[in-house]
Amino acid sequence: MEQLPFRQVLETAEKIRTMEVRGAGHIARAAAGALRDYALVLETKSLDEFNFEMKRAAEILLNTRPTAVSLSNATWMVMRYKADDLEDARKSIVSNANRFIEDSQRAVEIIGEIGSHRINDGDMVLTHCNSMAAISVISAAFRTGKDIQVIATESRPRNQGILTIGLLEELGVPTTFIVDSAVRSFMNDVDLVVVGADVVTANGSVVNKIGTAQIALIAHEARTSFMVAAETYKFSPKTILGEPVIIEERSPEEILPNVSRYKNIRVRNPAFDVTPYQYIDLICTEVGAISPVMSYLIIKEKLGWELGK
Ligand code: RI2
Repeated sequence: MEQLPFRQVLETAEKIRTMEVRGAGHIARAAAGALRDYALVLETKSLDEFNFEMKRAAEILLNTRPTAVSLSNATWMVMRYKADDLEDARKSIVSNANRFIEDSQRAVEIIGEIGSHRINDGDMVLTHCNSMAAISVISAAFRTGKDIQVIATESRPRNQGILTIGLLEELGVPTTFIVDSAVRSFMNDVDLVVVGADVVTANGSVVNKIGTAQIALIAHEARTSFMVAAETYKFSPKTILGEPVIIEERSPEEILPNVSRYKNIRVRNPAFDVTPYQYIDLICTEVGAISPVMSYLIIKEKLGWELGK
């Protein structure tokens, strides 16, 4: 039987895996919080043993969902410590984790402020899935008194659109809820699409909830602006070297209950897709709104990763 503090790491991992805790920002903060809480109570005989245990916990959290780079960036930021003794190590992890959690929450607010300037009075904004960064942009525009409306997609199969309309309802933003396949029917009414991101690659392409790429294509056809709201820890350092982003494929049961009844049917359930940078007008981060082709700069200047390092 695992010790209680480690069980809590396993519980957080399970919540992320089952999507009880979801959204790229939320899972990153949950992982950082779990590492901090584990570090706070972990009793070991030596620094080596402490380091080993912390790495084991970090691996477990990392292996919960394969796509969102926020998880690996958060883990990397928390685990980036050098310590001469155990108490030093503990303190560093706690302060790294607290810093990450605070900075990432603040980043979402700043993105809201920056992104809201791109929304005009009277605009119709379309959003997909449930992104705190995208909703921050919408709510900041609405708060400043802009008369805006939102179209929110259902976002099958997990229906995160219902979370989005719940938040927009609370904010009082007039919202229309549609099924994913109705996007093209409404695109001519839309002034701006705002979505979140699970990963931004070095060339500015964006991995986000399945269906995003289709929406971008439809927006492109209708000449509607397409904006991505993404904190800098959603940028993927490894893509500088051309490492492909793994697209999580979830259980068929999420789409088709009792799938085993069908003998000749194969169900595919990718959770994310890739929107090529050519279909993205702007990526709004906490350090400014950038053209997608500037993404490498974020990885280099903000995350500190460079070619050859
Ligand atoms: P924030 C979500 O993934 C969605 O794809 C959403 O657009 C993205 O994370 C970013 O969300 P999932 O966990 O970090 O629902 O902006 O699979 O909240």
